[in-house]
Amino acid sequence: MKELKGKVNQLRELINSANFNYYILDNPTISDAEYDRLMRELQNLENEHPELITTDSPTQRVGAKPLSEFNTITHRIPLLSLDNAMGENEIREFVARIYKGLPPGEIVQFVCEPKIDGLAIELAYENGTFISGSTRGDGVTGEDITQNLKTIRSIPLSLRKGNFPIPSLIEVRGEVYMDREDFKRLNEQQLKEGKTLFANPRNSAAGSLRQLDPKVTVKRPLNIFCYSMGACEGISFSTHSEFLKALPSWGFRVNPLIELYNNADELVNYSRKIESIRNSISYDIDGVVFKVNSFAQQETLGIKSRSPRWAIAGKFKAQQEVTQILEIEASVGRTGAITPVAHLKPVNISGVTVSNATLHNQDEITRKDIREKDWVVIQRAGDVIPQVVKVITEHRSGNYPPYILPDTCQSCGTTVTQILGEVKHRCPNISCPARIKRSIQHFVSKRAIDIDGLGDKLVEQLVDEGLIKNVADLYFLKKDILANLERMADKSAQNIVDAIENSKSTTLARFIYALGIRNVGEYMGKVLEKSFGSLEKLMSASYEELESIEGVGPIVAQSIRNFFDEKANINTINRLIEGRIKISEITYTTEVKRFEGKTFVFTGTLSSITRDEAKDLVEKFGGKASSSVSKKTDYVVVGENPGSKAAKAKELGVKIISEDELLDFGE
Ligand code: I6G
Repeated sequence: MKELKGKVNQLRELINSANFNYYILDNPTISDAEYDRLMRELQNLENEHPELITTDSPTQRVGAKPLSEFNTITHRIPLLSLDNAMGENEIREFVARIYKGLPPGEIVQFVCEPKIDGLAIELAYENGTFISGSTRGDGVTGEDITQNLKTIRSIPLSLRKGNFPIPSLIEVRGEVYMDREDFKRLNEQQLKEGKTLFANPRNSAAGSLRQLDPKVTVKRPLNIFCYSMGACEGISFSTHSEFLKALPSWGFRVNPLIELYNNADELVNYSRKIESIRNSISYDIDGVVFKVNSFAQQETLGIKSRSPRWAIAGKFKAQQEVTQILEIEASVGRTGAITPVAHLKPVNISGVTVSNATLHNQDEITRKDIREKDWVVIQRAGDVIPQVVKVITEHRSGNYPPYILPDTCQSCGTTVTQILGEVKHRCPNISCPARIKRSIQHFVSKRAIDIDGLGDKLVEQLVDEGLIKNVADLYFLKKDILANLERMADKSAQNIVDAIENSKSTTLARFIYALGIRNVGEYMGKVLEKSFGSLEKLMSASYEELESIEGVGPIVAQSIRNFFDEKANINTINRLIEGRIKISEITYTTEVKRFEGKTFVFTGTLSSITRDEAKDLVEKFGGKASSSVSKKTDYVVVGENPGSKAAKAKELGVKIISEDELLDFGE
């Protein structure tokens, strides 16, 4: 029995340490397969010997049964709220107030950090073991969401024995959030399953934490940054930054962008810097938080009603604005899916002009009761397509009825269909001009076949004039025909013919992506390229062969098979080959994989290749391109006018290389 206990403890330590390396150090040490193997081994031992199960075992992250409702938890120390500083002057006024509130001559340091747009929570640990977790609620009592928080792997179930002693009690506060990319993927999945879409990452994080069944929460890609202390017994700190150092040592995630500064100018600069990288970090933030570092000074300054005098939130300009819907268009995509799009009175949202917003589908429109000519709140978040947050019904005037999608396709007049269980309406006509236009626009787009200069308008014109009916027709276009088009100069026609000629040599991954097979995106193009190496092999692969590939599920396998079983598609591919499109076949050799396992981040403008081409190069040789710099990054490639990523790389000791050095590597 003693031996068994030892084995169970050893497995738990290995799993906890793998989690720590992955989430806290950003430096994975074992593969997913090895992690799963350890978890299975532990699970089997615990199944055979349930007396060995402890509440902080990694197997217990989703052990609990669904609840019928959440209990409430009274916070030992209320969670205060923060006052806002709107603009730089108010940040300066905050600093002045701090100095005024302290004895003359005191030096003040400020901890500066991004303000995550997520959900504030509190985690309580007794003698190192996680005992409860709650929402902020009204600041005094919150909801007991312990079992949902347990499912988040970056939350430790027991504190790590690191450089700091384990306190008898510690409450750690932080923000649970969802990365924008994960949010997009979750919404795509919701759409596929006919479920309600989330408006933004914050709502989807909140919705995920408020599930009564932790089996739902565990599937949601939630993460956490910890930033503050509640009750604490058995250890003391003299500064906030010292506490922030203890957090990762115990196993908590702390934002790597936190910095210490000394005066108002530096705080303003920090705020500007974080605002400038706002859209390039992977999660939503809505401002910065400044806190007096010394706990003794915090005590002197005290709190007023519900907020501390020693901290403030510097709010960024809203990424939301109010504008009017001019009309709603039922836009037909290349697969026939109909997406209602709101054409808006153009509005500037944080420096970007927004003229369209997606309304997703009829259910969304009905739920939000969106009508033509309505005044609406529009939200933009990073690269997510702008969305309508809500209608301002008080501004509604005129007599516009609730919007209902037309029952015939606006392009070809075919009756639209809705497959049982799907939220999307579809135009079933494969010869629908709108579907043809969208599929050609997709085929020529930058990350697909990449025909420079062949923009959306020109594709529409070519289809409308009957000059092309499918993508293969592009390769038989003559310069004279193009030059005869309205508003087309001789030189432009020649440029397009040259660009079409240049596009004839492409990779298999790009070609697969360009075909526009349902459920096959860019990433899947690369997976299929790697697995099959040639177009013929892919085209003749059976459903079973396709499904046996890692990352290809039954839906994707069926989509691929359906696509290649369609005679019209085979004819188009044959004509593309007749038009001399040349697809390079891939055989991966050890030589080709010289970037295997290496992560690259780009900053600044590259001169001889585009950012996308550089990313392709890295991926082609087995590397990974990432958007943010961490200790895990192997190289930061620096172009002209590099941003803050170069400074971050220097700070973390990550190797910085020039564009030329990257290209030399790739040769
Ligand atoms: O609402 C908050 C978000 C972030 C906070 C906060 C914070 O620190 C990064 N810190 C405090 C002290 C409070 N609210 C009250």
